[in-house]
Amino acid sequence: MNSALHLSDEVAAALSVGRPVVALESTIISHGLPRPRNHAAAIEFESILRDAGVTPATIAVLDGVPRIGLDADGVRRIAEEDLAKASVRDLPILAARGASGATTVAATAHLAAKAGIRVFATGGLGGVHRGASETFDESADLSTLAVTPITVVSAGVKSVLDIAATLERLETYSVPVVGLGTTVFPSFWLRESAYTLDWAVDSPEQVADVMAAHDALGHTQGIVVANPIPADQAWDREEHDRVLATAFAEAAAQGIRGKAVTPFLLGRIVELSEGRSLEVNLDLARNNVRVAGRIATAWSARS
Ligand code: PSU
Ligand code: MN
Repeated sequence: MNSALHLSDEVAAALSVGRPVVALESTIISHGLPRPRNHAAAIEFESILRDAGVTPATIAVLDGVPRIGLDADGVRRIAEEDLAKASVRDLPILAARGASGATTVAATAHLAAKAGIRVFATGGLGGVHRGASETFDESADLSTLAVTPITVVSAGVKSVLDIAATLERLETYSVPVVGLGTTVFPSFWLRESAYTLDWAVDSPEQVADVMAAHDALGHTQGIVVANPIPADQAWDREEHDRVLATAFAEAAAQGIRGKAVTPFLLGRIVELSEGRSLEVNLDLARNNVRVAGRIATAWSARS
C-alpha cells in the first residue's frame, strides 16, 4: 500500500477482506454540478452504494493528503469549497503544498488504482475536444486510462467533445470499450451517438468476466463501460440538438476560446434548458453509480 495515500477506515476494512468498493470522483461534485444540488448528489451517490452493500470511496485531495474515502466533513468540503480541479499532474504539487483539490476522472482513477480499487463510477468521461487537431486539447482522462487498471462506468462522453476522435484515441491506447446492453456509444444526456462499438456485454457479471480475462492476459489498461441512461430519463433529442446548437453559436459569436469553451457551453446548456439537462445529468450519474456497484459486487464474488 502506498503510504502517500490516506484510506478511510471503512474503505481499508472493505479492501482488506475483498468486499466490493466503488471509487467516486470529486470534480463532478465541485465543478460539474451546481451548489447546493452537488452536496445532496455526493451524499446520495454514497448512499446508493451503501444500500447495495458496497463501500463508497469518494476521492479528493484535502490539505495535501490524497484521501480515498471521505468523512461527512470531507464530502461537505468538496461540495462547498472553491477547490482546484486536479488532474494527475497536479497531485504532487497539491501534496507538497498541503493544498486541496477535486480530482478529475484521471486523478481519481490513478489514486483509486493505487489503493487497490477496481471499479469507478463517474458521469461522463473527458475526451478529445473539438478543434484538438489545432489546440492539442485532449483530456488526461484518456492517457491515464491507458496505464491505469480500473473499470470506469460512464454514460459516454458529452457531444460538446469530438466523440469520434475520443473513440479513436481509446483504440490507440488499447483501452477496451464495452457497451452495457448496447453497441451504440451513448452521448451523456442521450442514449445514442453516431458511433458504434464492437462489443456489448449484457450484465455486470460479464463485465467482471472481461476484467478477469484482462488481468489473466497481463493487461494493465483501464476498461470503459459505456452505460446509456435509461430511455425514460434521457433528454429530449430535439431540445438537446437545439440547445447545443444555440450554445455553440453563442460561444463562436462571443469569441470564447480554449479552455473557457467547455465551462461556457455547459453553463449555457443548463440555462437554455431551464435546468432540464441538469436533471438528466443527475439521473445518468445515479444510474452509473448503481451499475458500478453491481460490477464491484460481481468482481468481489469471483475473488
Ligand atoms: N465530463 C462531464 N462532466 C464533468 C467532467 C467531464 O460530463 O464534470 C469532468 C471530469 O472530472 C473529467 C474532467 O475528468 O471534467 C475532464 O476535464 P479535462 O478535459 O480538463 O481533462
Ligand atoms: Mn484540456
